Amino acid sequence: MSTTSSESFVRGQRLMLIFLVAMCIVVACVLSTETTMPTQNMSNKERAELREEARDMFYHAYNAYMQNAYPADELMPLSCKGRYRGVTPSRGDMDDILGNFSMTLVDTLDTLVLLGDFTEFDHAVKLVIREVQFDSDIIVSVFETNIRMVGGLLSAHILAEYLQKHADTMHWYKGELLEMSRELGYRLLPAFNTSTGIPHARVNLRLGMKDPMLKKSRETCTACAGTILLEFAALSRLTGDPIFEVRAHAAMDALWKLRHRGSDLMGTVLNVHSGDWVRRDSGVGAGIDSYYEYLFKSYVLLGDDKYLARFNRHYNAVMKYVSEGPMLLDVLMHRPHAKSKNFMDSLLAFWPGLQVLSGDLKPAVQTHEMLYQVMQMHTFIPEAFTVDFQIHWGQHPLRPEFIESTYFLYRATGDHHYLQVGKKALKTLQQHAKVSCGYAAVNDVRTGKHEDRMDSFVLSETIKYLFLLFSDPQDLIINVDEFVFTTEAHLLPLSIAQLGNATFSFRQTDEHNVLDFMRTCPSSNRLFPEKVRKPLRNFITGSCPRTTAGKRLSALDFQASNADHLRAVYDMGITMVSVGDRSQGKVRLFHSFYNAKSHEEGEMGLQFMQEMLELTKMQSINQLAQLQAVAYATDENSQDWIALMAGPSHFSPELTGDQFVEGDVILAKPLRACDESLENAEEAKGKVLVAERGDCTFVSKARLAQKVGAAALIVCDNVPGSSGETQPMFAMSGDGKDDVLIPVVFMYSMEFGKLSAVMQRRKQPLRVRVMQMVEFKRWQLAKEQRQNQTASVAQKPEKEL
Ligand code: DMJ
Repeated sequence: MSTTSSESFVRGQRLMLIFLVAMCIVVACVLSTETTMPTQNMSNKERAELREEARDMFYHAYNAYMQNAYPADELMPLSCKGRYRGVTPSRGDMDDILGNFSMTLVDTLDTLVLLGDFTEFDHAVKLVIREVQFDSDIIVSVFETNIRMVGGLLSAHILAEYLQKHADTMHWYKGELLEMSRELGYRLLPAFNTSTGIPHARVNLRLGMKDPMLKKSRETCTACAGTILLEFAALSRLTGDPIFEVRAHAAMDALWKLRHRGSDLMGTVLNVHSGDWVRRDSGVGAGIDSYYEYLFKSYVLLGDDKYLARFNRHYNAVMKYVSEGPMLLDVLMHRPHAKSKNFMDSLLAFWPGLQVLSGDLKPAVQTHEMLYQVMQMHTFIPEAFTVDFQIHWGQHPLRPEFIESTYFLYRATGDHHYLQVGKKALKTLQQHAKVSCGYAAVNDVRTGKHEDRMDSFVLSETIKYLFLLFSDPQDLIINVDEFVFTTEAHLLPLSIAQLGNATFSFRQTDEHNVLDFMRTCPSSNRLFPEKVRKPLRNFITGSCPRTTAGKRLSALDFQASNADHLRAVYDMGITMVSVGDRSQGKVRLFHSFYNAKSHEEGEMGLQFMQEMLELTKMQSINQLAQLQAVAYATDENSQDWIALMAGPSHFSPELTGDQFVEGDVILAKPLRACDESLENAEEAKGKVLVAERGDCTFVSKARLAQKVGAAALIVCDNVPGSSGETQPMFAMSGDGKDDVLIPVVFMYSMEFGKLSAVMQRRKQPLRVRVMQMVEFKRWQLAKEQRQNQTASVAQKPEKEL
């Protein structure tokens, strides 16, 4: 071997070693590869290709809808046909979005303008004017109709006039869309006739509130009532009829009065007549999200300082109580130090975008980074995920919120990281959601199974924000900076605020005022996000090892399966001892200063133990109180009972104390129980009915069960292998109404599997009791005590009797 060849051999070996080490790192960091690599700048060419790919995505979905579903409200991408209210099998209250008014087309009009497709816009506007009508005996959601339909019509009207002026086209247009939005606005107004001024959640398009089905209407969500003002103000200012804006301001004022005066937080569900809170959970996601968005954007659009002041009060409260590092966890509005949920929902992904608009960049970067890691971990952001980033609810209806925030972060920072994130989101949609007839929602991100559903926001928001992210201002016909994006991404021009007082004042936060970034050279606007993201790179455990140096591991972050965490708690002087069956992963913690690595770490250990105590206390109180049980006798003649874990629901009566419902179990036919009626309705009378999760909402299954006279309903999970032992139990959500009078509980697949096995074994129908788990335990304890007493009495010698 010559010197040169031996050198090259050694170099080759070294390279191989480096390669192997690199491979190990890649394998170890598989979940966060992209975040740990320095951000790659994206070439203009690639960006333009992605913009064109977003455009293709739009047409793939739009054409599928127009050719196979229009004039229906939505496309059903798997069956490749339209979803019509009253014709397509009902999904329960979820269908309140639909009004048989070609919603997807109306919601999509302004995207056509952004894409520069004036010919199709012209055609689509003509279709809407000619064919869409609102005089239907249909109950619709006030919130959804406002954001998708009124917003869609208004934005299309504004852009049609804009094109007349700037693109020398649409000259035939005479404001017909504005007239249509005014008509629809009038049809929504009866919902505002409440003693508080806060609108009802639903209204009948033809009958207003006179529909007998709405007689008992009283509950609505904060976001439902607080996401009206942008559209209604635009409607009033464009039509000259003040009624809309007056009603929307009144609703906002009434909501503001309901904030908790101590914490400045809002709950999520309230009574429109009394103004009482029905659900006091306070976060930034489902049920409340766009209320905060509309406070801030009302200030931007209308220039009314009052809304900025209100937004800031709420914002500070959210950052004080709800924000936990990059996470946002619900608390109780009246007890803001108590976390009320241990999971986050995907709707909160809009929050970083709103933070960007309001000038608070740092937490926006942090939360976005956390969400990006959740997305990489589970392919899509699941509808709900736990504080340790496990799936709580695996559905993903191709929501826009994360992409929306990515867009705003890119606009604010120019950091190409956000282009890479957008690329990942786009490619994921292409790979996992694209079907031959549009894009299909994902039923469960664990299995990737599709759902026959393409919500209108896929076109009006998800793809729109992707297209905008990869477009330069010169690619667009309009200057988007002159518009406010509504919560449904419809464009309303800032010029609407002609009468407003446009005082502009950023909230001053010492270290990250957006103006400071703009003045520096080189612009730290570019450098800043990377600095903020860096410490969060390994935020989600299970990716690269996380070092705890410099930052104390909090009990909330702790995961017993994480080797680094175990090392960290050990250094803090904490010993962990497994208790019970190891497979259940239950551990007991002991702390001693003597075992700690240093005095400082000993102190940290003590703090950790205190936090852990608080957490477990909170969790076990919450869980125990809420946990339900489905109990049955071990065999037909036995007095011994077994209880299987079940979850409660928010919409059915709570079984408390010694209350229980007893009956024979029977499976619904069809099992999903989403149709109008059941094949075995007669048989189900007085029984405990079982329906499988999926296809329609929990509460619609419950209503069907109640209609056929079932004594209770068990909803069993449709995800194979799920279990309450390995994932947190949750409470099924309803729609704010309280018409379900029978108990409804949820069972994960493993627990239900046990029940089902017993059902099959028994010759007689299996009789079960649905009750509170804590009551079952008490009942068993009392029984044991009685048995012990009888036994000890029986053992006592006669003379002592
Ligand atoms: C959209 O209809 C709107 O963005 C709304 O504010 C929240 N939910 C959906 C998208 O997820």
